[in-house]
Amino acid sequence: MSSRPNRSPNPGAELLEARIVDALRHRVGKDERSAKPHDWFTAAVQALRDEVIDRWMDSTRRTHAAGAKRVYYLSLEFLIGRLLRDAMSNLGLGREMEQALRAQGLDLAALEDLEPDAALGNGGLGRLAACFMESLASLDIPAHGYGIRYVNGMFRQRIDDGWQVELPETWLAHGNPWEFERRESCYRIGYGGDVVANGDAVVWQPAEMVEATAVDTPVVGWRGKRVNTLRLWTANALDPIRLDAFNAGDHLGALADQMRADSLVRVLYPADSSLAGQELRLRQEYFFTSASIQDIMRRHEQYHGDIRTLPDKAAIQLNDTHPAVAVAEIMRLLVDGHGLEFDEALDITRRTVGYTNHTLLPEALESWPLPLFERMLPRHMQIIYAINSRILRDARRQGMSDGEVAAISLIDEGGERRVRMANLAFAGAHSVNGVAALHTELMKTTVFSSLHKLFPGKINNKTNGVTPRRWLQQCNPALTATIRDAIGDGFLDDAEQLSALNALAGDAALGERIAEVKRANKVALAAHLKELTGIRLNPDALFDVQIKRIHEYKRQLLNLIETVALYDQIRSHPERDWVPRVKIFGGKAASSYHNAKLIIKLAGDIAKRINNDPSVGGLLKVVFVPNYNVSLAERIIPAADLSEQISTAGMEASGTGNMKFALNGALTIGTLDGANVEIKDRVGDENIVIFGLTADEVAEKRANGYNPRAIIEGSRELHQAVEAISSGVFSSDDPHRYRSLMDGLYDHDWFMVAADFDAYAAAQRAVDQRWNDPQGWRRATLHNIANVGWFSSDRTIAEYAKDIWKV
Ligand code: 26W
Repeated sequence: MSSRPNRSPNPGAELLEARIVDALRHRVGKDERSAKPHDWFTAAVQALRDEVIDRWMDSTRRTHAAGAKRVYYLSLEFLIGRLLRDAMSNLGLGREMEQALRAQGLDLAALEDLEPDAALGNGGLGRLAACFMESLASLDIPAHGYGIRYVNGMFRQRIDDGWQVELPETWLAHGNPWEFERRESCYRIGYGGDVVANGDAVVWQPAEMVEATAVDTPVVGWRGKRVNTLRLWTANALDPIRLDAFNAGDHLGALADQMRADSLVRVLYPADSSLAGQELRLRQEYFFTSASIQDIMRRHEQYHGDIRTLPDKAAIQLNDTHPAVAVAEIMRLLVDGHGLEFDEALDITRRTVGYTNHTLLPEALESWPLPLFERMLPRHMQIIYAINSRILRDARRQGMSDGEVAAISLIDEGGERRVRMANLAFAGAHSVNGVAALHTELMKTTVFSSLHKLFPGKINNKTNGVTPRRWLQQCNPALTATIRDAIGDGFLDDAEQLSALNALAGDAALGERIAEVKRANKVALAAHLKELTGIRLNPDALFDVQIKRIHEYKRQLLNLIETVALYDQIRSHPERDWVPRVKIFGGKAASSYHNAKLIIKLAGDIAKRINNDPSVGGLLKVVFVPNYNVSLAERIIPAADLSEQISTAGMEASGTGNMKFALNGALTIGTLDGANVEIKDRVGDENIVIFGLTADEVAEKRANGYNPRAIIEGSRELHQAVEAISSGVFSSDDPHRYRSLMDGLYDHDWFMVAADFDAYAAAQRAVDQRWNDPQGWRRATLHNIANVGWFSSDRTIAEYAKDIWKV
């Protein structure tokens, strides 16, 4: 390890090397001889971190000096992934790091692989928060992210005999060199107890208290312009041990408070679309929200004094309803803490808060049983009632109907009474935004139609975006270099300048170079997947990829049934010149989501059968990649030819994977759902493959009766495939395994798999035809890369900053 094969001539690299060795010795406590790869990883991060810290302090000083308004992004999830490459590349130190490590006989890529993914999120919402944090820093906007420092993030997925098994993810096992505990930034969080009169005011006397302590992680923007803070809260008991109890022999009881505190930050809830409704989840939500709001208000008072100017200095954005209790918490602190009148407090709260909605799925809309909410947060419950009485009064005054008033209410009165968090967020925010144009329109006409009528103009659209640093520059350096050679460096600072590529669509040599990069990425992915799964893939086959959470609305099942149909076709007509395909699937299922887990098992069963059938030759392979996560996405997306974005129209709020694939030159096969609609508008109809029902048609079919059985029986290919799966062709060890899953298609098919099947299969054959025209495929690839720069999260954040936050 300590041999020095080639001393680097680069002074930056030499300096970095010296710093790494110094960190290894004096901070890790190892010398070069005894250091293990992980020690070198830690030393490399520590050395880079010094550079980050200087800029971090500089950014903080600048923000104070300017007295500028700050953005606070409250999110229960931050799916950030690895940080080394991100920090290194945003600081422009990638080459130096590589050389510095090589001088010590070390390989940077190998060290990078030692970093665990920070997977403090489920999927799209958490990853969006991470892209937003990076773009905020890149746009030089003073911002803090606020969340929870989960000890166990998203579970690790193992596939045992085809079934998903969830294992704890221990990302902190070797320590976390990126974080800084701030013992001085701590707040008390109360639960339960009573509200008692205090003169003509009231005061909440909680029965229980925990302490929230800040743990900060620096977020480096592009070119290191600004370093912002991701502040994650950890929990402690006020008394870590009750010595009296311990000395009396009650050893466990003496630690009970600390254990209760630990449980608050122990695990991320792994359900991303249905509310488990557990008390602990609400406790987590209030814990991080209260700590964040107290921190924001303390900072405001410290720097600006008058709490009434909060809206001029702070913009608080709620990432979905998970932090929606912030509305009541700000109100409580303004009214009970600062003695403001209720209406003035509500005005201040509203001018400070914005709310982003990420889903319209009814089962994902958070609501809490009222007795639970009232027991845990009695004062907040009073405040919610008081807000409710005002908005319901306004609704009545406007002559709204009983039905509309009921839809607006913060309390769901149907059956067991529940507190509706989306209505609370809507009522307490000045801005309510959707995440793609179609989704925002559906907000207005469906779930929020009455609230939209009461507060016209509140709902606005902010189409999602992804950071082009992680999702182009870092994950696909070869494509980035090729684009630089073609159009220069401008796109590195402004992704919309990728449009200069459009003029080069006729440049065959460029098309060829991009195709070579894609092939090299496919070779690398094939090697990686061989390691992971043992399956050998042909890099010249079309790589057809669907990676995302497993959910029925995302319709992995549509893709799998089509795979079976294609398999049948290839076997029946071996003489046709089939396009060789590799179908790649990846994604986690919520632990309690039976059908999602069954879909994973089905993918494995189909893969086993097809991959071992010599009669399809190398024409079709199916792979289910275990433990899909951010780091795997960074390897898979640059290697994809075809991006599957096939949700039932109207159900995917936006999607962000769709943007990442297009940016890396994959063609999309997709429905007119979420941001697919806007991707199509930008890349052009001829450079995307759209199929299936529109959102309006889906709604119309659901309203006017839909008969999937008739459709299945009327489609030969579909019928054969469904019957094959249903009768156990892929599950001879348990022939009935998929019976009920397939019966669901016949009987209700809520997600309209049958309705869209023929159109989807035809679209796939159209993809084959395009693939057989390599020139045409390359041109379409180029137009995708060229026209999706708009989906940079820099553009999204610039819109939030201008329209919502006014920063
Ligand atoms: C309460 C349980 C729960 C947990 C998480 C319900 C819902 C969620 C999220 C809102 C689900 C989510 O991640 N939504 C996704 O957000 C992305 C970012 O805006 C969108 O691109 C996806 O379309 C949307 O499904």
